[in-house]
Amino acid sequence: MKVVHTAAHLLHDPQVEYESSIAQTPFEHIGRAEAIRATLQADPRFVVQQPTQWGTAPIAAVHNPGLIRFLAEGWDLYTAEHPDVREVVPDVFALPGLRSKMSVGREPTAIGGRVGYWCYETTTPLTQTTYTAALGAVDTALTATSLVLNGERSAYGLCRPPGHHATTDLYGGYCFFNNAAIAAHHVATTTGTKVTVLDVDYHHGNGTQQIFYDRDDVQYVSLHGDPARAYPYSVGFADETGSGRGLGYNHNFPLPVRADDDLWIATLEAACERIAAFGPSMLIVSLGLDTYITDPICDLAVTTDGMRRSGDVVRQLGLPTVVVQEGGYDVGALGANVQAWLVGLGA
Ligand code: OKP
Ligand code: ZN
Repeated sequence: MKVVHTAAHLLHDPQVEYESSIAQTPFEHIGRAEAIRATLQADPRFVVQQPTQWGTAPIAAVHNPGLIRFLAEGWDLYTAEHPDVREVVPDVFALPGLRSKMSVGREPTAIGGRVGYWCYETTTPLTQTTYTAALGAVDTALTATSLVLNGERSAYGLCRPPGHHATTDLYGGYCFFNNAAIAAHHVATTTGTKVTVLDVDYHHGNGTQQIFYDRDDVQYVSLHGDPARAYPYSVGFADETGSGRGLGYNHNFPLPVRADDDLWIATLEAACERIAAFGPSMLIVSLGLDTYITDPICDLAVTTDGMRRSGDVVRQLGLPTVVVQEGGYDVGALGANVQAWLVGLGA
């Protein structure tokens, strides 16, 4: 199986995240992608290549151009006012409740206000070179996608930073641009065919769901920790089924604490029935390995063999498949878990 990877991810290397009211070393760090690359490079079933550059047009097809502009210039403008800052994090969030009944949302001119206009939480720091790394992750997803469009049965994009929490207008949840959604939109619009995004990360992909919620050409199917207890909290409930033309094309499968291999696989099989009924030309998998039994920030109980079985269930759909890396924070097991999943898929 072809693997797309770029060293550009090393350019996103924040030293601090504000999580659970504590400043701590980030869980989402460069060692994650390096561990995956080392495991796959040591396995002759995988061949690693670099992405080509796609520019910002495919990003602007999915995201607000203002978000792209902010990520491109925000660090420079912020640190011009605050020279000692190394990583930019919002301190005021432009929540709709601040202006409800009174005003529409307007991007502030002050850089301190702009951060909280485009970012919705505190664990996604913007560093001097984050924008370049985020572009590299999009290039990685799109290059893996083009390999499959050109005839590969499957390909894996080792994207970092991840993407599925980034909405049309907002970044957060370690995500800047929504790599999987950009890839899915690219396929749907350039081929005129239906595409499914299957999201198996522990966390609900609120960004991907939001981007496609009112569309009937891209189906979103997600298994995840129940948002009643799990990040991103706001969406991911089973009664969110799409709106307008998109009604019936969004499927959420929230799971209880400690869900094990058998419950996970049974739920994945139910999800795959929805995919088969939709009949897409291509599948984009948002692959998170944070469902793993010893993941430090999640609470499901899937094993490495469960990862292999997951890939095998998806293989049985018989669809051209692009796998895009999302989360997974037990770094000691991360390479083996990605490898098992992709071997199950047929690497
Ligand atoms: C990214 B991915 C909860 C803070 C949550 C962000 C988690 C993002 C997960 N105390 N921080 O889906 O693996
Ligand atoms: Zn996750």
